[in-house]
Amino acid sequence: MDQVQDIISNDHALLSKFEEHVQAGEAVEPRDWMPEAYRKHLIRQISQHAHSEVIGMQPEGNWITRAPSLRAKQILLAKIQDEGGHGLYLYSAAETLGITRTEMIEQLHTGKAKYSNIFNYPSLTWADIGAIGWLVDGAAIVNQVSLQRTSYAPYSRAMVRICKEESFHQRQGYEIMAKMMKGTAEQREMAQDAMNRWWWPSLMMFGPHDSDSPHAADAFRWKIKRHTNDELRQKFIDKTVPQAELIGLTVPDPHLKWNDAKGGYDHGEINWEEFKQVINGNGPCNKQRLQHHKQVHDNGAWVREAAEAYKARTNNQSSN
Ligand code: BYC
Repeated sequence: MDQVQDIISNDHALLSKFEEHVQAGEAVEPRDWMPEAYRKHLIRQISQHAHSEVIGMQPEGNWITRAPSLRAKQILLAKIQDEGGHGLYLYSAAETLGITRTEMIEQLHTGKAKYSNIFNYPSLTWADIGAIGWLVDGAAIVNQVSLQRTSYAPYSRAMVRICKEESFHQRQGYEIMAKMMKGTAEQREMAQDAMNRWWWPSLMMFGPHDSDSPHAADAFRWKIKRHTNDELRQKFIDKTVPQAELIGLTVPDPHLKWNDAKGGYDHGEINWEEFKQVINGNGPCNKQRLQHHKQVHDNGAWVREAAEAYKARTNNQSSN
C-alpha cells in the first residue's frame, strides 16, 4: 500500500513539475517526463497533420500533367515535393513520442486517424490549383505560424521549417488566381468558381467552434495550441478578404461585413453538418484518397523491404 502511495505522489510531483515547466513557456523535449495524455494528444495531432500533408499531395498531383506552361509545371512539382517533405518532418516528430511510422499509416488506413477535411474535395480545373495554394496553404500558414510556439520542441522545430516553405506556396497560388482574373471572361469565371468551392471548406480547416472543440482544454493547459480555432479562423478571414477584393474576386458569403467595433469581419455560419460528414469519411473524395494512398503504399512495399535488408546487412557488418 505504501508503495502504491509512493508511486501516486511521485506522479503528482512529476505532473506539477511538468505543468510548471510548460506554463513558464519552456519547451518539452522527447527525453523529458511527460503525462501520458500529453503524449497521446500530440501523437493524434501530429500524425493527423502528417497525413494531411501527404494526402494533400493528391488533389494537386492531379494537375501536374496538365499544367498550362513549363514554368507552372516546375512550380507545382516543387510545391508538391515540399508537401511530401513536410509529411516526413512531421512523421519523424511523431516518432519521437514512441509510435512507429507503420502504426501511423495503419491508423490512417483503418480510419482511426483523421486528415484535414480540405483534401476530400476534387480539383476540377487549373483555377483550383490557384485556390489550393492561396486559400488552403494560406489557412495552413495561419495555423502553423501559431504552432511554431507549441510546447513540444520537435513539433515546433518542424513548424518553423514548414512555415518558410508555405509562404512560397501561398504566393504561387495567389499568382495563379491574379493571372486568371486578368485573363478572359472564361478564365475569370473559372477563378470565381474555384473561390466559391474552396472558401467554405478552407474555413472548416480551423476545426469546430471553440465551444465544440473537445481537445481545446488540454491543448491550452499544456500550451500545445496558443490560439483557439475561432481566433485563427478570424485572422485568416481578415487577411484573405482584402486579397480577394484586390484581384476582383467575390467572397461567397452574403453575410460578410466589416465590423469596426471588433476590427474584423463578421461572417456567415459554416455548414457544420458538411464538416462532420467529410471528417467522418463521407466527403466527395474520401474513399478515392484513401484507396490511392493504400495502393501506392502497397506498391512501395519492396522499397521498405530493401531498406530494411540493407539496414540489417550494415548492422551485421559493423558488429562483425
Ligand atoms: N479536418 O477538438 P478539436 C497543408 C477533428 S496540410 C479534419 O478542435 P484539435 C497542405 C479533430 O481531429 C496542413 N478533422 O481538435 C498540404 C478532432 O477529432 P479526433 C494541415 C478535424 O486537434 C498539401 C475533432 O475534429 N494542417 O497545409 O484541438 C497541400 C475535434 O476538433 C479538423 C493541420 O493539420 C479538420 N479541419 O484542433 C496543400 C494543422 N478540425 O482527432 C496544403 C494541425 C478538427 O478527436 N492540426 N478536426 O478524432 C491542428 O492544428 C488541430 O489538430 C486542428 C483541430 C486545428 C485541425
